[in-house]
Amino acid sequence: MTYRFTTELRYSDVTPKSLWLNRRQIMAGGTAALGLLAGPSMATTPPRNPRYSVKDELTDYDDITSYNNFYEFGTGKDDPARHASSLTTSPWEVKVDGLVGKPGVYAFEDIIKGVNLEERIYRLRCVEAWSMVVPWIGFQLSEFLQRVEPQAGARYVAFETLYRPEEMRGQRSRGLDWPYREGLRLDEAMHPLTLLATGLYGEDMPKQNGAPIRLVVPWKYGFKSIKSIVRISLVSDQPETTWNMQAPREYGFYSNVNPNRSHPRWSQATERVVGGGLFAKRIETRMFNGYADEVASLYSGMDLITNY
Ligand SMILES: Nc1nc2c(c(=O)[nH]1)N[C@H]1C(S)=C(S)[C@@H](COP(=O)(O)O)O[C@H]1N2
Ligand SMILES: [Mo]
Repeated sequence: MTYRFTTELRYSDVTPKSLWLNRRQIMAGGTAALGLLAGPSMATTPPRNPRYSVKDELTDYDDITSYNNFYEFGTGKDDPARHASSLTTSPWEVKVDGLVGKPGVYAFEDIIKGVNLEERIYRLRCVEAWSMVVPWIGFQLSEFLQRVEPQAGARYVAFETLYRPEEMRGQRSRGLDWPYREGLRLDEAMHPLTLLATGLYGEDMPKQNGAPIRLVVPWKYGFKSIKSIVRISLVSDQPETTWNMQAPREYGFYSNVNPNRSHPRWSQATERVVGGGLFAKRIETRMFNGYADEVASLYSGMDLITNY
């Protein structure tokens, strides 16, 4: 499936896909990577929303899709790109339950019908102190939450990834306590920056990046942005989250990007920008990953060192 939702054509809509390929891919010409991107180039990219897009240089498509964390496919950074092709992403359903007026099982096609699909360029900062800049395609989670009608008493949103060990080899061994789970406070979930993403670089979401639908919360460490979502629950109490259950001293519920609070095993003051080969650089990590103007008010009065 490709996107055909945009109403007006812009320059970027008609830019050949080949311009997105970096030098390495072009030099590797005719490889599988190139084949993946080939095909009809009639599809148009939803319009970019500059209000929520950073100006930073984009990370190359091949870095975004080959250096991943997706433990369902293994713990190595290259495991998701090697093994995620085994995942069936169509048909896809998301179960919505808990404190909502419209619980039910929503088909992926139904979820994205009529939403404000747009492109947004966000920084992604991993807790392991590397970062990327990704042109996501998606829509605000708030749009979907409003549609399912949160009830009074709903204070948190809980998310789950699918459990399907036949297709997700990492789930055949213990590893994490499956399914992968994440959660947000309802006001964080309703914040305009919080996206349900269905693609990147103008393409449907690659499987290793969380096809067909994943969360993106750019002011929090990457692990909060749960992939391949099959369940969204509105709940009254703070939900359990995978990394917090795994190592509570290392990963808190909030996990806001914070250069002032070191991870117990390493500093969070700087980060390595993924890609660039020889020119890889380290930059200073910014409070809330650079989104302080938009999100700091969500946490006024909270101690963000103890509430990590
Ligand atoms: N279901 C699931 N979602 C997940 C993960 C995972 O292992 N399983 N890893 C998280 C981590 S640690 C990061 S840094 C981001 C990485 O997203 P990316 O691979 O698209 O860059 O996905 C997050 N979402
Ligand atoms: Mo991460």
